[in-house]
Amino acid sequence: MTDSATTDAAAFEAAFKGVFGRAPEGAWAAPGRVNLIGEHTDYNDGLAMPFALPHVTRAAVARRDDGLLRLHSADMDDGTVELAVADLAPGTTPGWVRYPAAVLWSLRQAGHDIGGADLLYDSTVPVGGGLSSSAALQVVTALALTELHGVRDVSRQDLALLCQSSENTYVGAPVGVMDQTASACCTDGHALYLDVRGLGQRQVPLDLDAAGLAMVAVDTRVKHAHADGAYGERRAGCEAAAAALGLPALRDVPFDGLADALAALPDDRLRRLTRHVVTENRRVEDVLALCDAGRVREIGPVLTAGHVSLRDDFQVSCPELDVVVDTALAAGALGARMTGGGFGGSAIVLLEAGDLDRVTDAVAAALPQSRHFTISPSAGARRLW
Ligand code: GAF
Repeated sequence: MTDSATTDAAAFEAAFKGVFGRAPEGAWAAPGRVNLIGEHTDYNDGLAMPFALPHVTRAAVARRDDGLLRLHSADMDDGTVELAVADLAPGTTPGWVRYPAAVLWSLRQAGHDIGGADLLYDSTVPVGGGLSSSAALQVVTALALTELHGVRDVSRQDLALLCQSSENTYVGAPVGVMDQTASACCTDGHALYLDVRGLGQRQVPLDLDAAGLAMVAVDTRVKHAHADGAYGERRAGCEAAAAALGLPALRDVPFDGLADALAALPDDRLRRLTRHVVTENRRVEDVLALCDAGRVREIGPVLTAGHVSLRDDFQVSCPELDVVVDTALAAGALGARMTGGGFGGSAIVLLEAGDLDRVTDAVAAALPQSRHFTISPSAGARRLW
């Protein structure tokens, strides 16, 4: 560890002792993510290409043998929340603790004999910014509990699936598996090409710096109230479109067969959803091919086309995200798009490194409440000590 990492580790350990009165057995970290391309495709059995942020959620952990789960976040003001492991049940846990409680519940449902634990969290992942702070919280919990309890037969992808299913079942959010997979499986310096059908993965080298490029995430700091219901509504619409076409998922509509599929659908809403998913899968393939060919600069227009499709066809953007994208492009960015589920949250902007100040100044002037940070592909979940 570097000196500052050692100091930081000692401070985190001391904080755990201050909360729980004993030493932790170890500490883990899991990152948030941005999605480079491939939005609202994961629950359509499709393609996505996220990368991990340098921002992480950390957990210091010690096992308990009295059946209690005690959770404390250094970033929240609700003190230590104590739950009886035996009483955990879907839909019964309010607030942020439902995410780690869901993970422990799912691990036990899967037959892993994991009792209680003390967990202290802190996080640099912006909460509510659409950067997967909840996936980071789930994954760091799952990794810490499985490693501490010597559970060896669970791959990183399995961990991500378990976290997703815990969110679907226990929290009640019908999310896909991209965010948890990114947090669990990404590696430093790479985007993760993810084919959700069959869960194929490939680490794709992405060195923006070497190409003279930079990427920023711009958090609009808005989350529109209807976001959760609208996500489920889009997902249900995609499933209805696939059913109307007699297909298992919209993934099964080939790009070359899009016009025929659109002609066969009964209404414009299903046509728009289908067009987005089919063209977005193609954009993931295009971005992958450009990255593989070392032509990263050229992905900009593909990212922007993705935003237009999310805005006009899938209709999950919002005025604040559109302002960020339009302003960044007008100021000379190579490409820009909303990232994540939408209805607020964050956008990503690809730009020449030398244009960083000009573009971010323009965005800050157009949307003063926003905050931005420079990002590059970073490491996935890991044990710290
Ligand atoms: C959210 C979900 F959690 C993901 O599974 C994914 O569907 C994304 O929205 C949209 O691409 O982040």
